[in-house]
Amino acid sequence: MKGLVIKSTGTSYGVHFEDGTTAECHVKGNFRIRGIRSTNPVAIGDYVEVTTLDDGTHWITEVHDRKNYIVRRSTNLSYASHILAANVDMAALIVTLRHPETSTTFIDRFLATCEAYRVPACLIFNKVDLLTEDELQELSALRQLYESLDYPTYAISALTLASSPDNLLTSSPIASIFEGKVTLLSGNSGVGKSTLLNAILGKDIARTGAISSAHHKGMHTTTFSEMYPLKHGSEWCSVVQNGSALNHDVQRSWIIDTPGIKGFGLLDIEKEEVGHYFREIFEVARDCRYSNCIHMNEPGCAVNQAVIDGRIALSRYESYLSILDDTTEGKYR
Ligand SMILES: Nc1nc2c(ncn2[C@@H]2O[C@H](COP(=O)(O)OP(=O)(O)OP(=O)(O)O)[C@@H](O)[C@H]2O)c(=O)[nH]1
Ligand SMILES: [Mg+2]
Ligand SMILES: [Zn+2]
Repeated sequence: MKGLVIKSTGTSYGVHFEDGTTAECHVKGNFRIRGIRSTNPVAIGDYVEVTTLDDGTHWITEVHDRKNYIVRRSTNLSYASHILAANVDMAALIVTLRHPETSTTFIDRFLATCEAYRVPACLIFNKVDLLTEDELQELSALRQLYESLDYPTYAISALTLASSPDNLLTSSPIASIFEGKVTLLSGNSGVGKSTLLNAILGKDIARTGAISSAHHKGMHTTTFSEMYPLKHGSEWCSVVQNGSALNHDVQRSWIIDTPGIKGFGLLDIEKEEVGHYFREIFEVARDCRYSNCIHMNEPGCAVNQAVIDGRIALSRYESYLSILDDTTEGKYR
């Protein structure tokens, strides 16, 4: 039977079937998908075939072709990658300027990863309620930077939205960006991914956790990825209806809540390729004297000149260099 993987615990998978049932499914230890080296052969968002054995256990026997997938390098195994999700229409990075602080390097590595996997990306700046006047200025400058690169940005307070008495789905423009899409929510621990999800669902479904007062860092509250349906038929629904039938092809508004992560690294890419994943660098690089220029300090480098002229933001160039540095060290190969 064909199903959609909506939960992944690392050892088993929650699979949703079109008749409305959900089952915990397993994967044989030697199950691999050709051509992909990853720690998890099956990912959230995958369409799979499931067989039920006589003993009542369910086994995933096949993964249907993926439209796309998004990967990050495994933290402990430098050779392996971890598939965050498959078949996603949008990847939204939740960013906080403070409590915790998201670095621009982290943002840019995320965006470069999305470029590499051709997944449309957007940035949702959260916790704006905590920002001072100066920090609001900083926020606005950052939004301008990313908007100028054609990445949509939003500024919200998930906490305020969650406590608003109105139904968020009809009252807030932020909810409409999720309509008709499978969206992956990503970001550092503690930025408010689960809080935003709950606000949109209008219900406390995902667990949230306070950030540590000593380090202003999240405590890794969400430990498994899980995909939540937002729409039932053509109606927005605020409750995940257990056991209700959700036609996978019609039912296309889903949000994937993921555990917080520390970093993104690009895998298996050549030095010359890194610049392709920074939109403005790619654009300007056409004017470099050498076609294999990696924009370090080659003569006639148009990118270096653009950084000097302020046409390319220094923060972006520094992020570019940090990824280049990884590839030079061969860290992620
Ligand atoms: N002031 C303020 N606090 C927020 C906001 N959004 C979330 N928080 C708080 O930030 C803390 C972390 O929120 P979570 O939703 O658990 O964060 P997360 O991104 O899911 O974290 P992990 O699951 O660890 O990756 C909680 O105490 C939330 O109440 C906001 O907009 N403003
Ligand atoms: Mg969470
Ligand atoms: Zn160059």
